[in-house]
Amino acid sequence: MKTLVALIFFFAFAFAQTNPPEFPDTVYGPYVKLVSSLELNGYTFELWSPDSKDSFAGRALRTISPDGEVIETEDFMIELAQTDNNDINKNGIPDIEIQSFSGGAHCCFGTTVLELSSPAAVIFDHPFSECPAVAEDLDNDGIPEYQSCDDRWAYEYCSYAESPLPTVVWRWNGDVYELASQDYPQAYQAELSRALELFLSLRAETVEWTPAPECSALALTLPYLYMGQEELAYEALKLSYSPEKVEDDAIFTSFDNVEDFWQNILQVYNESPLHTPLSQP
Ligand SMILES: [Ca+2]
Ligand SMILES: [Ca+2]
Repeated sequence: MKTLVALIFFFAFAFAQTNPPEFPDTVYGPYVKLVSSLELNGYTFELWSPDSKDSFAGRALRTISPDGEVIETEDFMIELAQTDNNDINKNGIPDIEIQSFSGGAHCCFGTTVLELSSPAAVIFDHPFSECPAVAEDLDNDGIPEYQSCDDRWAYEYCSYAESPLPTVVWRWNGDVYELASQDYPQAYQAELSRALELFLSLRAETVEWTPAPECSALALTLPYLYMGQEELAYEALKLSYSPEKVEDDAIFTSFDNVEDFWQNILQVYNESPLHTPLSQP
C-alpha cells in the first residue's frame, strides 16, 4: 500500500512537472517544452516554449507559490533575471526580476520584480514601455535603482527616431520602488552631453540632417525638467528653440513662440504617469 501511495505521489509530481500551461486564447502556444525551471524560497518558476527548438517567439511563465497557487502568463518573450544573491533590495528576502517583451520594432518592454515573501509582493512594476528597465546602483549605497525612459514624448512633436526619451529613475523606499528621478541628476549627464553637442552642431551647421526644431530643443530641455530644474529647462528651451525655423507644412504640432511651447511641454509632462511633481517656485 505504501508503494502504491508513493507511486501515485510520484506520478502526480511528475505530471505537475511536465504538464505544459494551456491558455484558452493562446497567442503563441501551444506550449510543449520546459525551457528552464527555477526554485527560490519555496516558489517554482517554469518557462515554457511553443516547440522543441526553443522558438524565439512565445514564452509561458508558470509561477507556483509555496501553498500551491498557480499563476500562468504568456508573452512574445519572458525571461527571469537572477541578481546577486537573488536579493535586489538587500532586505534578506529573495526577489526575482521578470522581464517581458511584446515584440515589434521597438516596443514594448515590461519589468516586474517580485519579492518572494508569503504572500509574494510586487515591489517594482514597470509598465510596458519603449525602453527596458535596467538596474544600476547610481548612488553606490549597495541597492540598485531602476532606470528606464518616459516614452510619453514619442511621436508627440516629431517622428519616433527624433523623439527624446528622457530617463526616469525609481528608488527603493523600504516598501516599493518609487519614482525619484529628481534625486539622481547623475542619470542625466550623458543625455545632456549629447543634447549640448547636437545644439552646438546645429548652431555651427555641421550636421548633415536637421531634426524637427521642437525635438532638437526638447533634447536639451527635458533632462533639466526631469531633474527638477524647471528654471534651467525653460532657459534651455529659450536658447534652443527657434520658432521662425519651423516650416509651415510641419506634420507635427509647432508653436509661434517659446512661451506657448513651454506651456504645452509642462502640460505633457504633468500628464505623464512617469513624471515627478515640480516644486512650486
Ligand atoms: Ca529582497
Ligand atoms: Ca542605490
